[in-house]
Amino acid sequence: MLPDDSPIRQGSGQRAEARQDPRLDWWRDAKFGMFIHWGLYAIPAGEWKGDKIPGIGEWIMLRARIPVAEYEQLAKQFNPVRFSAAQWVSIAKLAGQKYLVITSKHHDGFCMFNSKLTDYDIVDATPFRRDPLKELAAECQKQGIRLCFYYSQTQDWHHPNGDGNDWDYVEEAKDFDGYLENYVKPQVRELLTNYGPIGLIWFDTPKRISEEQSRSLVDLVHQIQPACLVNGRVGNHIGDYASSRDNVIPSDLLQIDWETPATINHTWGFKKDDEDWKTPTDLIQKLVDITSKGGNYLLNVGPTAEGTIPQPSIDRLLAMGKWLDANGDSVYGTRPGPIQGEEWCRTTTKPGKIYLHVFDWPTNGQLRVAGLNQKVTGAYLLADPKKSQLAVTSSADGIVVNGPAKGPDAIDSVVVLTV
Ligand code: FHN
Repeated sequence: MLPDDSPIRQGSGQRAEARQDPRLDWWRDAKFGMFIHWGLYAIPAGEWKGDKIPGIGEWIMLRARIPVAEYEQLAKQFNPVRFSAAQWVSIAKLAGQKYLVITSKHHDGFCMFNSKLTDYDIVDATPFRRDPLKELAAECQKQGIRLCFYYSQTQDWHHPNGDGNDWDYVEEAKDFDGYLENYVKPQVRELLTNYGPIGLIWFDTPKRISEEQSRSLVDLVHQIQPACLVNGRVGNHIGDYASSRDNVIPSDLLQIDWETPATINHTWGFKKDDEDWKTPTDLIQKLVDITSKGGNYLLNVGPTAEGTIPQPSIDRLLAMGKWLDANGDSVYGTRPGPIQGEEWCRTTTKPGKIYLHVFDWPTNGQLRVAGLNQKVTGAYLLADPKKSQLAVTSSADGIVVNGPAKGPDAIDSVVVLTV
């Protein structure tokens, strides 16, 4: 059992054997992914029959207790003609994101892919008639990004036997096992058969799923695509890696493989009045903070019903990409550094190098680094193309790197220590 205040939600942990599994290596190195929550909920965008519905946008069906028969009608209006897979993948690429996880089916049950199991999908039920996941698969291949799918395995408010809808159906009368065997598993099979190699399947809100059921899902994924990873929210602590609670960054280093799923504003699915955007500084420092503790940052965008990623999200992602262009060596492929728990800095490492990420540059330019047990042979600023050496002196409790009086990067100046 995990303690109640654990950054990892109950049941969303990592299988012990997966800790050393080389299948995770691409993901361990990737550090930064794009999450995309896109579905019918982008049409009401937080408002139903003139009322603003509180909470996250993709939960509108449950929060407003919208009957299936009414919610289904949204499909007839869904025509995201401005959707461009090439553009979305380019944005991820420019942001420095290495994988993309898109909702194939969220809790509302609407399938954003062409499924033979139902007509309640984007190809059969909307005027759009295109399969965006097919288009994204082709574009991801072209641009070198790993495509991954979110799939809500337990909650399905549209399916009579899925979990969560108690306003149309009687919860106690549901055949959850039948839903899992005859609907979820065949759909997971479709996702892993029709779209080429898939990096990972991102399950969510395990809730009532039993250990046996979680295990059978993991086995199914691994059987169809052995390299495909499964996140911890498949339930019962048997994922290939753990997912933290939403927007939660653990305060300490965790000895597992983990990821923080997070939003740029508050909602996941598009909500027209959610304009509370995190700043680029905050987002970049969060990415570095997570990386320094051994995690990955899965950062969400919620495209509109027209098929566009909101401009404030694009602006922030591009700012992150710009910082990563100069400083990516200190993030991608790194592991947690030796100094943890300091306010002013974070550390990441690669063989022979420690990256000192300075969030708070001291006014005298002297960076006092205590607690290193490796000999430092040199220091330079990562963003300095000339790699001009900074003087390093020893002090009573460690070393002092003598940097410029003003930190070169107000967000995070990265000093490379060679060891
Ligand atoms: O209920 C979902 C929510 O809508 C969203 O998909 C997030 C993303 O991590 N997961 C669930 C809540 O934790």
